[in-house]
Amino acid sequence: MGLLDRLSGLLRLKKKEVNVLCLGLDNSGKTTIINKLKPSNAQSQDIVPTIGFSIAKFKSSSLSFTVFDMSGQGRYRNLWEHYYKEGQAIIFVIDSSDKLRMVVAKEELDTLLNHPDIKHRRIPILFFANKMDLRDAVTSVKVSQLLCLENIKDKPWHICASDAIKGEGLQEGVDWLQVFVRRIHYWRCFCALVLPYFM
Ligand code: G3D
Ligand code: MG
Repeated sequence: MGLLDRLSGLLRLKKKEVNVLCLGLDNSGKTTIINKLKPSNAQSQDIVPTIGFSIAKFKSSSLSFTVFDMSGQGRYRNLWEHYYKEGQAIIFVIDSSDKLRMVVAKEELDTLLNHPDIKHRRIPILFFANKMDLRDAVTSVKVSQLLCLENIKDKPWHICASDAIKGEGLQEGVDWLQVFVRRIHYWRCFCALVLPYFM
């Protein structure tokens, strides 16, 4: 396959689906966020607790996302790691009003970041500091501090304050995610295609 053929493969990302893992503790708002990102005619009226996981699809302006909405209930959290290899991006949702369980959210995040299938990958992570509408909610800056996000040096990450019920903050997050998914894809293609010509 020539260089031009290979370069044309780059453009295929336009049509390609991107697998996203949606993680976070139960009740943080994962399913509500994913539901809100779907086209309005595909949105459910009732959000029920997720058993195991469910798969949803939504589109941004240039990518098609397949989201694995993983249950955050304790007994299902060990399921997450079976899907890490499939994921090309992660959405991690935090209930900003649940200060008591912020420590547990941090533990789950640390476990995720140290997993062999995630640790050495430059996978983009979008954090939603959700439930910002609630009186007890702390700011996204505070959530970022409580989760020690500044320690994540080897992966692009971004945190957005969100209110999943109204849909506020979600588009900003998805816009960021698609930019970084594409950027990482192009960089990998560049390394795979161009670097061998210099070796
Ligand atoms: P999960 O998938 O992470 O387990 P869900 O969480 O999406 O099932 O949401 C859990 C509860 O939080 C739901 O309420 C949902 O309506 C609520 N919720 C989700 N996002 C927000 C938000 O931004 N603000 C507020 N105020 N509530 C939110 P119920 O009552 O159905 O349990
Ligand atoms: Mg759910």
